[in-house]
Amino acid sequence: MSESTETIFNKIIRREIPADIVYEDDLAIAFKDIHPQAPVHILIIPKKPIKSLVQAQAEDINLMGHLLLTARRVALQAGLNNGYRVVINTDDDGGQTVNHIHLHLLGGRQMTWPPG
Ligand code: IU
Repeated sequence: MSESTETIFNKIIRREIPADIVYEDDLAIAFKDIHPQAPVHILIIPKKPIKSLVQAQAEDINLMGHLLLTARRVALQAGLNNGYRVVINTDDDGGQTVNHIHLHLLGGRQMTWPPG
């Protein structure tokens, strides 16, 4: 992972590059993943540029809860009434490729375990 704090997700938040945004409020934004791994694949991100779960602090407790409940809200909005998966890839071993913490909401098919 590079150390840059300026990422493509900041550009999406600022509307400098297009994204299919499905939800937004003061703290968070959700948009469709450009390389979907399931029929529904939406990213939920905070507007605050926290790099990864490792960098989340005690002061972020309400924000992190808000992101989870936003994933729940977006899942309902997407009609995922039979379940879904929420994933936070974290740093190199976690497979994180964008240095702005994000929740993957995946649904619309049967998930398998373990993930790759
Ligand atoms: P990861 O957990 O950091 O690997 O997830 C990053 C995701 O961001 C990945 O699923 C990409 O397809 C997705 N993505 C995107 O939706 N739009 C972009 O412009 C870029 C990545 I760069």
